[in-house]
This record gives sequence, C-alpha cells and structure tokens, in this order.
Amino acid sequence: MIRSLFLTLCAAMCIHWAHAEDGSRLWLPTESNGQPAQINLKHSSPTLDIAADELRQFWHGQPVDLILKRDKSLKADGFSIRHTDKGLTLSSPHETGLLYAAYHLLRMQAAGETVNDTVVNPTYSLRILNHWDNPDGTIERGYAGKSLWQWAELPGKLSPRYQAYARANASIGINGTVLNNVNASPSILSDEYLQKVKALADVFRPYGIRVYLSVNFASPMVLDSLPTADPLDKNVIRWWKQKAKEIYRLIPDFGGFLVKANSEGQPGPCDYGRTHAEGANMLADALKPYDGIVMWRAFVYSPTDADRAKQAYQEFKPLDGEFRQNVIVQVKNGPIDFQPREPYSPLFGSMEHTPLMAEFQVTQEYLGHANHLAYLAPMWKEFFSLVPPSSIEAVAGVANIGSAANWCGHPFAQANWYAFGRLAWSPELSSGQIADEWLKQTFHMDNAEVKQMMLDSREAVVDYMMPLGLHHIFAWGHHYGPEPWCEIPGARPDWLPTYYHKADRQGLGFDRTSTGSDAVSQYPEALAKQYADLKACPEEYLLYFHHVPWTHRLKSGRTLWEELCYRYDRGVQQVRNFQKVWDKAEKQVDPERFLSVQSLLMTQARDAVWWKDACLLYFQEFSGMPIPYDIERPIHELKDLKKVQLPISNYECPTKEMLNERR
Ligand code: BDP
Repeated sequence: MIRSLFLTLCAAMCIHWAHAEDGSRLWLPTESNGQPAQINLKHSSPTLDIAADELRQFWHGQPVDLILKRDKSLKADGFSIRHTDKGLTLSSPHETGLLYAAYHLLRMQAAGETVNDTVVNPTYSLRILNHWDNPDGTIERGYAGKSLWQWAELPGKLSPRYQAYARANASIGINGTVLNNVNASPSILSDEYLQKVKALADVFRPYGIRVYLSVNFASPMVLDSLPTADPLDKNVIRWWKQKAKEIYRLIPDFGGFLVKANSEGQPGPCDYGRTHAEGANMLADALKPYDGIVMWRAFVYSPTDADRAKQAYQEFKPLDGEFRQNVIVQVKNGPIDFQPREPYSPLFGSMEHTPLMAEFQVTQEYLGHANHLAYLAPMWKEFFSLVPPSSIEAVAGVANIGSAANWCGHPFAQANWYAFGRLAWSPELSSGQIADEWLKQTFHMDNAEVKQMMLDSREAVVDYMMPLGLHHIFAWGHHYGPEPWCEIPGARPDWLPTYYHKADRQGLGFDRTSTGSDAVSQYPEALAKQYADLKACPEEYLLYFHHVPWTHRLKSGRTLWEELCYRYDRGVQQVRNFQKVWDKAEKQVDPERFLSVQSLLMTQARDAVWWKDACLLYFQEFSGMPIPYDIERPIHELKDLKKVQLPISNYECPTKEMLNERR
C-alpha cells in the first residue's frame, strides 16, 4: 500500500519532469497533485498561516486540526500528532512547533511513510547554520556561487530566494542562521548593514528562524575609533552595550554573536592579555538583557606549538566554568580542521561546567568542494557515536548554500544541508533513513543502489584522499587537490602537509603518543590507552596517532605500505562504481540532474586517480617499495603532478575549464 502510494506519487512527478529541473526546488513540494485536504486552524499569525497554507497546498490525506496547546511532554518546538474521529490533530505549545509538524507530515507523505500517533521533540533547541559570507558577495570556502544575500540591494529589495531559503530551513527544523563569515568584517555592525540584517530577519521570522551575526572583536576600534578593544575597558564595554541596544531596537528577537577571536590573525581579548572567557563574558553581558547568546569559537592554534591538535584543549580546558551562562563554546568536530576523517575533539566531554556546541562543516572544503559526491551524514554520525548527543548543547553547520540555481552546486550536496538539519533535530536518525527520505523527496526515487552510493561516498573520499588517519595533505590554500610535498618558504609549518604526515624512510604518520606530542593524553583514559597502543588503535586513526613503520603489518595481514596502496585504489574503484550505479539510474531521474551528476562523477573519478597517483608516488619515495602488482598502475608522473597549479582564487570551485587545463 505504502509502495503503491509512493509509485503514484512518482508517476505524478514524471509529469513534473517534463519541465526543466534545475534543482532549485530542493527536497520541497512545489506542485499540488491530488485532492487538497481540509485544514482547520482557529488562530491566525504569520507562522500559523504558513503551516496551514503548506498543508492546504500539499497534504492530500485526512483533515487536519492545528492546535496550540500546552503539553508537558513537548519542548518548545516539539509537537504531537494524534488520530481522532475527524482526522488528524497536530498540537504544539508554540506556533513554530505547528510549522514543524506540518513539514513533518509532508515529509512522511513524500517518503511514503505511515503516519502514526507520535510525540516529536528536537534534541537541541539551537539548530543553526553558519554562513561564511562576506559583504562583497564572496563566500569563504563556498562552492555554489556567490552569497545569497544581496547586500547592495538590501534593505530596499528582497530577493524571493530569502523566503525560499527560510522555508527550506524550517522544513528540516533549522531555527537560526549566522549571516556572515567568522572572519568578520566590522562593517556588519554599522548602521547601514544593521538595516539590511533587519530586513532579512523580518523575512525569516515567520519561519521560526532567528538571525545571528559573526562579530569582529576589534569593531569598536574600526567603527568608532576607540583606542582599544580591551574587554575590560569601560568605554569598550559601553560600546558593546550600546551596540546591543541598537541591534535589539531593530531586531527584537536577534539571536546573538558568533566570535572567532585570536585565531588565524583575528583580533581578540588575548591581544590585551585577557582570556577568551573575559572576552566572551563582556559580550555576553551586553546581550544578556535581551536573552541573546554568545557562541565563542574554540578554533585556536598558534604556529609555535609542537602539535596543533592539542591547542584548543590546552587553551580552553583551564577556562572551564569561567564563562557566563549565555556563552556557548563552539568546537569543531575534530581537533584539526574539518578533515575527511579525524578523531573527535577531546574538548568534548572535558568541559563539565561549560556548555559546548559542535561545529560541523556542511560545505565540502576538504571533501572535493562541490565537485565530489560526499554524503556527510555518516561522518556526523561517527562523531555522535563517540560524543553522546546529550553531552552537548547545540549544533552548528557551516553552510554550503550560495546563489547557484540549485543552491549547493552539486545536486547531492543538497543532501548535506538536509542531513545537517535532520541530525540537528534528531541525532539518533540513521544516515540511511535520512538518505532515503532525501532521495524520495528530491528525486522521487526509491533506489537501494543510489542510497548505498550515498552511504559509501564519504568513506570513498577518505580512501582516495587520506586513508588510515592521514590528514591535511591538501594543496596550499584551496584545499582541493593533493600536495603532500608542499613546501612554501617562510610559511607557517602547521599550514604545510609535511607537518602532518611526517613521511620518512622509516614510516609515515604523526606520533601523538607519549613518545611524540602526547595528544592522546587529552582523551578519557580508556580511549587514550586504546589510541596510544599501536595494535589497538582503530586503523582509521592509525597515522593520526602513530608514526608507523612501512613494514608494520595491519589487520589485513598487509604491510602499512601495501594497505595504503590498497586503500587509495579502493577509493578510486568505489567512484568508478558510483558512475555505474548512477548511469543505471538514468531512467529514474530528470535529464538535467542526471547529466549534471554524471559529469561531476567523471570529474570525481579523475580526481580520485589524481589523488591516488600523487600520494602513492610521493610516499613511495620514502617507502622505496613497489605498488602491489594487482592494483591499478599510476597514469601520471609525479613530476607532472607537482607542477599542477589550480588557479583557484578566493577558494572558488574550479570550473570545468580549469580542470581540463590541469589535465
Ligand atoms: C578553516 C578554513 C578557513 C576558516 C577557518 C575557521 O580554511 O577558511 O576561516 O577554518 O574555521 O577550515 O575559522
């Protein structure tokens, strides 16, 4: 029955495919097929009206009553669904809960799931996207065109995409957005920009989305020529209080600030001999009267220390308990920087008296930009398997959204936006379920092979880029291709791959045990013991924690060198297999998106070979061993690969022309 309903929907959607499909629809319903249902709503408000309208347009089941009602079992955004004699009753203590309930029903309908009586609560009350968008329209690490925010046109002109963006976010439960880059321009707090920010906040509000801003710690100096930004200076304190007042006068539900301080050249409290806590608390005090929060990032490291992986912990752990209640420390999932794979950051679980939030990167800075298919839910689930969802306060995702017609560049990159929202609401959902829902809503497709391709895709990227715990061996600057040999005279050592892989005649990998940097000791005892033991260390983290001899035997019985070769090769073969899976699915997909994904998979397959050849030929110079004869031979020469220069400025995604030129 469910299947037949699903097939009917698919048949209806085939008509839809008669139009060009540019991917702008995302996973959302846009066409009403079938008899609209009766929707009853006693009150009216912008949010409730959206909920009712969505159901009136797209829900084809029993009549629905939308009811605002207190209920002890429901959190603020939670809702319940009950069957009654007359149909379905959706209830929530808050309007946004009813909006989420409406999208929940529509999702179940599109995925062909049975609607049972249920109570649904979000795990986190803050589910937030971090845009790294600059006032000049560029996006740091953005690969889907320019910024969505048309700053020059705001506040006078409102692009229809703002509302579409809010709708998409609400449909997956995202309730906050930081509009601008963590490398923040002080101008975002100028009167001119605050008017623009207000205009966006007004569009997002009915969808339950609050606006937040990244702020530059030196803003009082830049905007109003104060001689200092010292957080203990009276005039600085007054400046921020006044700024908060101004903001809240315009945007009464403004969410708060996100701050990158004393990191990668950004100003911060340490410039004045103050701690991160003193800096964060000063801002928190300014926002407190309005219930605003400060998300203070723990992404800090200096070039002098022996191990970058240890630094956030070293700097923040001693500050545990010193932050105001409305400060949340935002910690990247791993200790280094959004690598295809790295262990979780040991700050999680170690700050008992400080609320922490996890920062995931939805944009694929280190996973092939918008050219590679890499479904990231398995990566975030891996994090949650080690950091219990209940041990953190919130989650943030660095957005992969831009002005591209299909929002995210790669058609499958939309799945990462979707998965981030779904996991921020329910971290217990499985990667498979999310992939399934997304495929059904986006492609109206029930294809086990395509779903499996999504589930395997992140591991494939790990295999062809950085298997066995290798990390940060990317090309300088743009982080797209391989450059394990990269040497830039005068560059910070911790920005160079050799710092991380430490290849030599004996072996490969970073010794983070007690004989090396001892980063293992930052983990809970049992885990530290396991990671420090060469035999017990999970192989996916092996070269992250150990400098391993080339001849060391792994679980497979192969030596490290052989296993490395097999993993790189496995990654390449996986992508070749993805190409086959996708080609087979041709009839189930509209031609535009089919061809787009097909062409991107070709790029990905070529890039996978590029990675494999570059890394194996380079590491072979140290191992001195042959590439096992049963795997594919290199097709490039190392000397040629060393000459590859991608002309990617401002970290933009390479165009097809660039990629062709490179080959
Ligand atoms: C790194 C990016 C850089 C960001 C930085 C951050 O390469 O562009 O500014 O993280 O998170 O991943 O602050």
